[in-house]
Amino acid sequence: MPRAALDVERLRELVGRRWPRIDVVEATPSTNADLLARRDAADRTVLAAELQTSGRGRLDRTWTSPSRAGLTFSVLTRPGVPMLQWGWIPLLAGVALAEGVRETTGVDAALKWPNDLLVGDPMRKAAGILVQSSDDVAVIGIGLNVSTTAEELPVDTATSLALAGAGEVDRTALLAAVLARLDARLAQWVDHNGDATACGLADAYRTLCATIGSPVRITVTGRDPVQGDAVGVDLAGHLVVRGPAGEQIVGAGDVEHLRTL
Ligand code: BT5
Repeated sequence: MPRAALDVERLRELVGRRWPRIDVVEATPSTNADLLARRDAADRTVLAAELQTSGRGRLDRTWTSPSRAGLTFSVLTRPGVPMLQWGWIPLLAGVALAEGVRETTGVDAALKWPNDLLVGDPMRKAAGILVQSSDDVAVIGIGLNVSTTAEELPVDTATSLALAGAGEVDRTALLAAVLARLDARLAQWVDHNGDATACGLADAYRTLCATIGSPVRITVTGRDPVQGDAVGVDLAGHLVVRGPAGEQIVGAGDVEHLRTL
């Protein structure tokens, strides 16, 4: 079955004036790289690509997805809150993505700390988020597998909304829903000057985060792995892990859930 293209006119109508500039291109190396190179673009500029030829993950890893099989897009924002709070942006994006996916597809989406989207049984990764910042600009990049088949997935830890039972998904409506959730979450967070507790973001994150309550092993570049039970996130959005050596706070790293979810 040929895959339908994103309908940019309908997308613009669905999201309205809150998003001043939305473009969809057929192919580009990386939507994050494109928006980072356009740092003077308006706040909330959106760029989606049907295909990325050089999609990026964290730590120089890659994101690969066949043309039109998923959503690969980036949002440029100038949040205007103290930099100290910017660590919440990837978590905020994860919450908005999970909310948009649940609302549009009914799929029970959860988050793996900090912000991988997990779906299915057993839960696997259907989306990843890469936030890159430069001066007062943050670029939020989201890659989400929608109709991707098992054969098309690049790694066996991956899945797609279709494989998790979403049925046929209207990608234009899904992208509009994620942008609407992102808009609402960003607005609340900015209104509270980046205070994730006061604006309800921290509670929403804890509710969606499947890592909290799980035994985990976390690989942190340049350090010994951290192992224990993930018991929560702190005021900065860092993961709190209780292990034999007491509580440790982890600000970045790759989490492995040691129990099948
Ligand atoms: C991420 O990194 O998961 C962040 C991915 C962000 C992609 C978006 S797409 C729009 C924007 N423009 C970009 O250039 N990037 C952003 P990380 O946690 O490091 O995970 C990367 C790892 O996920 C890879 O090493 C693979 O193992 C795996 N992976 C790659 N493609 C995948 C896919 N389609 N589905 C699931 N896993 C994938």
